[in-house]
Amino acid sequence: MIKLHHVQYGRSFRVLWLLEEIGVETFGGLEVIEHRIGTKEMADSELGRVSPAVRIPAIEMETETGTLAMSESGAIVEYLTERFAPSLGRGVDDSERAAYLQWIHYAETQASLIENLNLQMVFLRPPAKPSPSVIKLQVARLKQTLRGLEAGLQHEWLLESGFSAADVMQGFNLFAAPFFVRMDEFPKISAYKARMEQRAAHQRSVAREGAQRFYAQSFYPVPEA
Ligand SMILES: N[C@@H](CCC(=O)N[C@@H](CS)C(=O)NCC(=O)O)C(=O)O
Repeated sequence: MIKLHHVQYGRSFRVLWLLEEIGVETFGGLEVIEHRIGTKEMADSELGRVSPAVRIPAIEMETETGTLAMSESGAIVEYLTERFAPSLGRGVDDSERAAYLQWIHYAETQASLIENLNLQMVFLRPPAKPSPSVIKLQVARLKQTLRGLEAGLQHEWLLESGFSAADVMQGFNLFAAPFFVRMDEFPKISAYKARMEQRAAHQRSVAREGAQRFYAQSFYPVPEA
């Protein structure tokens, strides 16, 4: 059985979705350990044993050589793909290898901007105040990453040869970005997201997540200075 340390619709959604794409039965089942960011429970939990930065996602599983513990969503996605679903990856000799790695890691550039916006707009509680100028800057930077993705979407999926783990890495980002950026400017991304949502494995991972409980508003505009 594989264990996944998880926060609802956080970066661990990438791993949850990938596990559904691979088939959780491959691992003898899946145990999801739910955390809530910013809580003492999370800080004191066994997460620190498997994730040096005490961040999600983290996985634990038994292998032939002992217990494997990993954190870093991109590393987990690459590792699980290589070991259990090579058709979702692009190996070292594949002509799409460079593009595959590029998009896997692009997802983190985008996610770090989203994380900063989550921090400012959702986590801060009075008397702490979000900084309108920092938010404005971060939204502009997030938009630039979305423009890059929009321009990169030349096919049904990111790679011409078809669906891959690089698409799975965008899953959390495209769920969260619309809370901060109006997506009308990005018709290709919107159609791409709709294609993701049609996948049976994506639907199973969303069903495990349940209704989102993190954002209290459907959109967070840049606050007035
Ligand atoms: N680069 C890491 C980032 C992990 C990360 O920052 N995860 C966030 C949730 S999406 C987290 O656990 N934050 C905990 C905190 O802010 O205390 C990855 O891709 O896994």
